[in-house]
Amino acid sequence: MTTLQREDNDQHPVGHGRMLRKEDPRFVRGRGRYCDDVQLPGMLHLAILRSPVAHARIVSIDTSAAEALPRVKAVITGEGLAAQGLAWMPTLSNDVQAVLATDKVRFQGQEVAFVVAEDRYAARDALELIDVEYDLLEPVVDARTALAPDAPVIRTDLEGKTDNHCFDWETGDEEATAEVFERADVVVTEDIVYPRVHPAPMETCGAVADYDRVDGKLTLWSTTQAPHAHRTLYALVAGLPEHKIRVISPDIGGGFGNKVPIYPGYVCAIVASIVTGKPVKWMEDRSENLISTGFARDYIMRGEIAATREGKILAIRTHVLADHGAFNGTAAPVKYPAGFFGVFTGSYDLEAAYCSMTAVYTNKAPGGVAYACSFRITEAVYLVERIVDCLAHDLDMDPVELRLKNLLKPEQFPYTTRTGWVYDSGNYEPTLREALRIADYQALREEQARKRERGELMGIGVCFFTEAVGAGPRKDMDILGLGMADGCELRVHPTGKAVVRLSVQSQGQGHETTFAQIVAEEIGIPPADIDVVHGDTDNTPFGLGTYGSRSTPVSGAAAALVARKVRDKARIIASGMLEVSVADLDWVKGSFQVKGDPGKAVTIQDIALRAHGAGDLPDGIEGGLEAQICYNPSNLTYPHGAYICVVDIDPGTAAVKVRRFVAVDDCGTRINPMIIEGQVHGGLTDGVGMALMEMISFDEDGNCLGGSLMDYLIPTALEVPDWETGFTVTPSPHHPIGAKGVGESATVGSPPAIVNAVVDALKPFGVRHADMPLTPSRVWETMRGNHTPP
Ligand code: MCN
Ligand code: CUM
Repeated sequence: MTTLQREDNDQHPVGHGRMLRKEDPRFVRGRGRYCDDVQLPGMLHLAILRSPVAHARIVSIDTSAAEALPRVKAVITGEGLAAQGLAWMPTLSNDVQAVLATDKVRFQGQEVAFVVAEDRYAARDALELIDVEYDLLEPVVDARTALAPDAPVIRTDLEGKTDNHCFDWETGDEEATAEVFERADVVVTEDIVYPRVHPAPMETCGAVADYDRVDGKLTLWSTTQAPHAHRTLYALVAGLPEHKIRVISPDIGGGFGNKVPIYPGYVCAIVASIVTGKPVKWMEDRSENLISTGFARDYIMRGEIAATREGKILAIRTHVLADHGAFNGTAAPVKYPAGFFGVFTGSYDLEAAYCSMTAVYTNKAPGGVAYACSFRITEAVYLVERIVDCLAHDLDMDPVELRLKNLLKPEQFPYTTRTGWVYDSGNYEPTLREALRIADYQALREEQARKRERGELMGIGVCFFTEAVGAGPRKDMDILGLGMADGCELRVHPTGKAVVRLSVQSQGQGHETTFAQIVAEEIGIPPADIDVVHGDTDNTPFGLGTYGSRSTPVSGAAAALVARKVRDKARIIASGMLEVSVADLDWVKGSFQVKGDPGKAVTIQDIALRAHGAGDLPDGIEGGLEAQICYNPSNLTYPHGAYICVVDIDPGTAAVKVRRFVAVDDCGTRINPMIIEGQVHGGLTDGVGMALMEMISFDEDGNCLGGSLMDYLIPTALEVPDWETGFTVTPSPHHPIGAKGVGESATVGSPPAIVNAVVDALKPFGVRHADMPLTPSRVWETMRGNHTPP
């Protein structure tokens, strides 16, 4: 099943292959056009007043001094919005969130009022003049105490709410799992925390709203990963007719899940433009982004694994306490309140599995966005890959040997997991073997043994992961009723150049290149001659957007199929041009040839001209060469990978150095190997951040301690090694070109590999588990037996 592809360093003329990114000339010359680059005549600027405290009743707000400031055009509070029915908006998971606080503030950084002024500085200055009187309430900061009987109730806005319970969820078979645990030789239990982290894209969130009072049309440039879905939601919330809303997502400086939700700032900008009749720009600063926009993870997990003495894994069980912050802003298909956490059984053949989850509200920023992971898969993979290592520790078994013993076998695919997910294809062992080969695992273990004798702390960590990416199908997956399918449209112009219009939107993934390559492969027009249009609802077909690495699995399939549809029409036109039946034509990348007479042929460019030309077309064929489809995937795609990390820990400072990292990924058919490498490098870097540095923490008053990049540490080139990558290819059986997603694989797979390596290095201290972020102080305490969970 697995075949190794030839790596090709040349520019690929047509179709899949290593090719430089078409968008880069624009970016490296500083000619990208981001939201903040949008300048419109008469444009006003919006700034948001945020709550300085985590939990308080609003007694009064006095805006008079701010309104009196020269250059200020409007000051709006929650009460003002409430009069228009706009003080609250739905979240992506059927909760509601305050656009501006009316009754209470529920997290530090929450939106309280906004100012619109002639320039950014006046708007900011006016914020200082708004006088808010708060009546402080006790905050709920620790999810572990959120359900205590005396805990203050955060969501008093919800009718009849008497506690901070958000939702319960379970999956798998509780009874069958309990039965397996009872008869197992070995049971290992470990408390595992995935701390709150933030996607922290380089560009913060923002928008420019331009409401035209004459034709009633709203144009909204915004930092969104899902322009079509946002447009529909604005139509539903604000009551504007959908055809009068145009959402443009211009160049985006990184999304990583942070730009999936609708934030209050977008709504405020729209309201401000409607109220003032002028275009209004709102751009967050770094702190606003870090303290108020969608965080990720925040799962407190108990992992349990049952196995035989010989290391056959029998069952996994887990209970999760999920911290959802003040409003449930989770971005996931509505049927999946815990996202795709259900894949926590990982890449292993088990007899039973069960998960129960309790989600709570706390006085923290809302979120539950998936930061570079398909809806909570990061948490699931971390849980299983950590608990499997704990089992290896207790069995005194090599973690690679334990995994090899339990990995699913190729003949088991398609494989239905104990929690009901259908893995489309997989051939796991060769992927792990390839990683072992690149790392020279045996030699690393020998080196480690020598170093241990000398008291040096070297660790080797392994992770094997399976992801589920490419949401739909639409019958199972929707966001607020919108099915997760993607449209795509392809037009070939008379001279044989083409334009393909996508419903997904790139935030840096290189879609302008790879989607041109997909179409080129199918229709033979060089990628340079294919323009990719995306991120503008007026000019692209409807679809659910870019997240959960769904662009290639869903829109990529749509692009291949729409190109095949155009090719089918081209074949009929060619048969007319060559005066043979369609059955007598061979498709040879870029042209139709008469079978047995390759000299008689027409190119796709010849056909395009004929399709638009004056000559006759075969009976029943309309002029033009274009097609449109809406693709509904039959299943998710399940990429997999094997990662090996080598760390050295300084016994004097407890600083962790990632010395080597080997990542072997299998994302099925590879469209552009260079872009895949870039995606993997980025994700691995994210993983180093989460494993060693990043955490959004709070003090006991609910003050966010990660509000700047001085406190919230993100990795740089200094913290990361030279990545060593490899690949295997196991195509997806249901995807038209066999491709699976890859955009988040490395973020998902790398944290467990790094933590497993650190724990392995600390084995001489009797350590079996340590929680992220493994900062020097946390490692130091762990070495001394004082590990405390975050
Ligand atoms: N690709 C390929 N062959 C494959 C799979 C993918 O060549 N078999 C290419 C694709 O054509 C695309 C890129 O790799 O150019 C990523 O594809 P895919 O896995 O489909 O993911 P998406 O395009 O849907 O991107 C989303 C994903 C997500 S959800 C996050 S989060 C993330 C990520 O991409 N955010 C990113 N990578 C990012 N990279 C950048 N630069 N910026 C972000 O915000
Ligand atoms: Cu999962 S973060 Mo991405 O899905 O945008």
